[in-house]
Amino acid sequence: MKKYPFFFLVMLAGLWMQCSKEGVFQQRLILRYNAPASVWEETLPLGNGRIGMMPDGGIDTEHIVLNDITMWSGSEDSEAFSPDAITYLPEIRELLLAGKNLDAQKLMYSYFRCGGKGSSHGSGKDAPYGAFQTLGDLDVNYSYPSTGNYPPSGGVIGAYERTLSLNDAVAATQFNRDGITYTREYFASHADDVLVIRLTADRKESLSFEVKLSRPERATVSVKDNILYMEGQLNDGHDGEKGVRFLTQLEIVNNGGTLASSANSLSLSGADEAVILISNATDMLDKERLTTYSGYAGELLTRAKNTQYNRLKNSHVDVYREKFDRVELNLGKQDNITPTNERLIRFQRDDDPALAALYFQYGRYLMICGTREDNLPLNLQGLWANQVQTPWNGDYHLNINLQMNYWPAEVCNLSELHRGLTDFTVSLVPSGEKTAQTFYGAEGWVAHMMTNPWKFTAPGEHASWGATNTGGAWLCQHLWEHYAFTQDKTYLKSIYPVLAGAADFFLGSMIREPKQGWLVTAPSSSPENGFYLPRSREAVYVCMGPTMDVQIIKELFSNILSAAEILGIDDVTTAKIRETIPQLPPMQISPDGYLQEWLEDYEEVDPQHRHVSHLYGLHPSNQISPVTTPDLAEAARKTLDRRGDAGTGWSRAWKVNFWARLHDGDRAYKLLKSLLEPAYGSEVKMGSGGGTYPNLFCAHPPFQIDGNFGGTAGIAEMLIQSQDGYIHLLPALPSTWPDGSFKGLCVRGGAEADATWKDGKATRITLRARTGNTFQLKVPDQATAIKKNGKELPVENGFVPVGMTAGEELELEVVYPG
Ligand code: FUC
Repeated sequence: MKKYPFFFLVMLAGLWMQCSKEGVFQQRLILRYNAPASVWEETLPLGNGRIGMMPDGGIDTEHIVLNDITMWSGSEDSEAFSPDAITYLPEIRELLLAGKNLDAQKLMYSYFRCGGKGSSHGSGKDAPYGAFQTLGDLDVNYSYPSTGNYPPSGGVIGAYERTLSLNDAVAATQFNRDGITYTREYFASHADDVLVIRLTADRKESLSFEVKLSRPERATVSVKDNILYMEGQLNDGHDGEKGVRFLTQLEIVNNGGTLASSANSLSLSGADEAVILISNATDMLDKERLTTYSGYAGELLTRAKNTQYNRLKNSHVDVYREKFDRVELNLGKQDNITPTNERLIRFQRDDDPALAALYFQYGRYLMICGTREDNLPLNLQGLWANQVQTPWNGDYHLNINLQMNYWPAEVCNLSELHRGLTDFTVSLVPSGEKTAQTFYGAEGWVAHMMTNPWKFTAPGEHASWGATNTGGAWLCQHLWEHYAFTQDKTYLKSIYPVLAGAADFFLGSMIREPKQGWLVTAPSSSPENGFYLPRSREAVYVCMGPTMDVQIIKELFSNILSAAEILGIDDVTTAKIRETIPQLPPMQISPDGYLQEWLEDYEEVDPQHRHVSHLYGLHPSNQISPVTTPDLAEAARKTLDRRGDAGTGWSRAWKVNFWARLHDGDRAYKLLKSLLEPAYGSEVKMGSGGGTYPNLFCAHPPFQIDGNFGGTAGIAEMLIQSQDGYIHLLPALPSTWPDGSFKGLCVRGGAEADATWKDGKATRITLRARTGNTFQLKVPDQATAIKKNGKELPVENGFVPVGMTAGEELELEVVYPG
């Protein structure tokens, strides 16, 4: 027998133990490119939930876009609470009750809108509404040692690579120039809250570069004591002094070489190694945190400067990995060699399952790097923007987009990151109460279809899209879901008044429609689709009781009743809710078999509209299911067929989730494939269709991050579901993923699950309870038994009830015939 050294055997045993305990290993997950980025959508996003950067890996000049999630122009806008709108409300309602939606709409367009400019139709950077903006640009000009040849060769470049490792949230650029290998490493520290770039070369004294900071507007740059400063104040939209102030500081820590500065730049020549450190802070959250932004930026920089690079990097990686490694997904071996942009193009032909797994983990990466527990939520661009006027102001759209950003939070084991959204929701209440009073004379709180850090809750400036008033109630679903997954009763108690306040608004403002006597919202709209009234070709958006409103309100009401039972609350609100639920309209199936979007079976202006709002009940809610409501599920199927599989990035992502909830794995996969459609040609020209950019950012187009998160959540929905009170493993596994495993996905009730499957059948399941609970595990189709320690567990109506104590882990084996 061949002899192996003892240490080798010990190492093998250690590996095996880790394997069997942790399930599959986290694979190396790398985005790779073999050229510098030529457009922003090829650059690689780094972030720590507060600050971020996107380097392009240029050879002679490098452009790095910098970001801070609090870089918001604008300020509070008291004008938005239009005092006149309410005087038109009775007439608008009368017209709606009389079926004169067009006339109601005309009044709405003129009067029932926010006062002032609202979001300025998406160009609000200089309006009070404001816009999320880029922090600025870091430009690096490199000079290289002369080769001594004459005439100068200009440099021969070889072995270029640009990578982003999802395992440790570190990007790198490496290339060889005239025989010298240059390496740059970049990360946004999760531990020390600064941006770090380290430059090295494998020959001494080879590093020379100049760095500059700039911003398209509102910034001054200066240098003092070899520190580069960029500071300024954004427009508050009132020509006032209330705009967000920011300060960026940059310093170079060098090993060898000569450091010099000019009035607006720093330069280093002939160094062996250099670390560029960048800190940034704004005063947006100063009041809440009792800090001074300028002091904070300085402190961060000083601390980082006094920490060795390896320690900075290691502590960053440790903090990041604690979150990232909670979940693994193995759908096959990762190809970490082929450039990601080529893999994405090939995916349309080769269905590489490992690319889907990479995309899934990229969504988790973007969440860990884009949002924090104690800061603003992920906006339309997450944390990343390269413009001062971002598309749609880079704000928080509440009729799908902001919510979609957080769909993966719970199931993908990043529950604490949900706080960015749940705390933000709570912070909207005072403004929402004012909006409820001002526009509807109603109690409670309401937010319409868009908001910003200045707590804009009024209707949007155009009622065709701005009238939807269930934005805040939809956010309340997230408040509840956080409880459903964590079972944290103290938290539930703290958010109960927010749920109740949202319900109070509807309880006090719904009206009775005349045909059936149902209680409905009015005026409202079904995001952002219109319809034709009989014998008219004029598009109408304003309506009563669109299906989505009813579904959101029903869910809010039932979550409140569940919360009230858990917390032992029985009050006026719960009594009213019990009385009101039976008076809400039911979901209606049209004569053609699809689910109606409105109370009436109107003809849609756009039957293929990207929003599929009336399927809110299928996903993210659980009011439509192939198991509990097969007729409605069939109507949902018809609705989706009618809507078609095309759409903007996020629309495709939502459809992945819909089909997963309908347990149709192959159709969910088809949509996933279309979400991953390259939004660029072979020459990396940005196309005009939805899909995915070379850096795996989602293309609405333009870049909008919701589709990334919707896609990640959709993959999770294909692998595990728990919305109906039981754990359903592999509910929508596509035939392209016959074998695989996952670890650490979370279920409602408070547990984590791991699963391994072969030939499409789950074979091993591990459950880890976070809270003591009894979990109902659905016996997989075709299975004959579920065994624990070789013993069969009792099955009740197709489910195995598993009672677990907090912290307990259970390994189960699934038995199939033969
Ligand atoms: C909603 C969508 C658009 C876009 C915008 C940010 O209005 O209808 O497609 O996503 O939000």
